[in-house]
Amino acid sequence: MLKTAGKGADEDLALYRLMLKIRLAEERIVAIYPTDKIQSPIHLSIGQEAVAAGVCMALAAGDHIHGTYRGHGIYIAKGGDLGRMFAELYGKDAGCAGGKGGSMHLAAQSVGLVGCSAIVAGLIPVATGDALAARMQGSSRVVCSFFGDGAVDEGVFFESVNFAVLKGLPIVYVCENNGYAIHSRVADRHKQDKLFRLAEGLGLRGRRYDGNDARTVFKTMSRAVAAARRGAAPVLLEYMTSRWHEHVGPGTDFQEAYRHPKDRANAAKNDPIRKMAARLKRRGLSAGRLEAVAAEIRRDVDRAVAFAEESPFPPIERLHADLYAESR
Ligand SMILES: Cc1ncc(C[n+]2csc(CCOP(=O)(O)OP(=O)(O)O)c2C)c(N)n1
Repeated sequence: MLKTAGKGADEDLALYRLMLKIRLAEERIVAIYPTDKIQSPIHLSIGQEAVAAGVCMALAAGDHIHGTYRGHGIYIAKGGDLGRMFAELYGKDAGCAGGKGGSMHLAAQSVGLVGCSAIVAGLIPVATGDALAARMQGSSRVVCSFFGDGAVDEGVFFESVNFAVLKGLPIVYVCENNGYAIHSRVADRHKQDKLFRLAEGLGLRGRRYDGNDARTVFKTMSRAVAAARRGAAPVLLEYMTSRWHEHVGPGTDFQEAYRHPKDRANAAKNDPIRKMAARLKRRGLSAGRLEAVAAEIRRDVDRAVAFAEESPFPPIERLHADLYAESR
């Protein structure tokens, strides 16, 4: 427990640790990518760490999450094994999807990450069905569906939400609004730029919050999870955040024409990890202690990468296993 105390301080340190783990793991992916050892396309969540950390920390171990191709952050924050994540990116047999899913299809069912999908909005109906299953099974689990602002452009978002509201399912919809669907700004796609308002006509209650403040995310998600567990109606939490890297790939693209001219400066100003480090220092945590946390995480990342490097590729006999129904 932190000397300066209280549950809040411990929670802040836990949020900091999770966010830094995501950042340092993804920075290592950026460093490795030019070697071509990672053949899978990568969608980085650097800049968006507060959403994954705050949401997942508010969930219980048995709660389920469903994510998108930008899934490293939620995999790590829900407690997925880092070695198996890197092994998946390397296409290795020990990968969390047997080396066949790659970065876009992470899963860690033992810790409640049911899956991630490259199909925009593709898992929103699956998450909704999972919440229906929880109800039918008499389970106390809450389901969380993560998606980007681009997913609300899809009809299946509205169909799913309508069903969840109608049945009062135990699900929290989490929209990570980073302002863009690839190169297309929200303002160019919607007259109503407050996306949580789009499904209000169906009865979905929502709110928009600062998604760069992990404490805000944790607090608001904790309330939503508690309500869902009590049987309250589903909600949509829209977290405003920013993607620092290009849509897909290891580079940054703040200089590109589609970007708002202030994106780069705003990213630096709103860095969720720097903000949390400053808060922890104000609470009395020394710079040395923060550096020790970072050093420990770097060692975890080193171990995870070494595991991926040393692991074998899947054997040729299993080339088609798990891909087609007839091969099972
Ligand atoms: C059904 C479907 N339509 C289109 C695409 C192509 N596509 C890939 S990513 C993307 C943008 C999604 O943006 P958003 O939901 O905001 O998520 P972000 O990439 O910002 O995390 C699109 C349109 C797709 N993968 N699936």
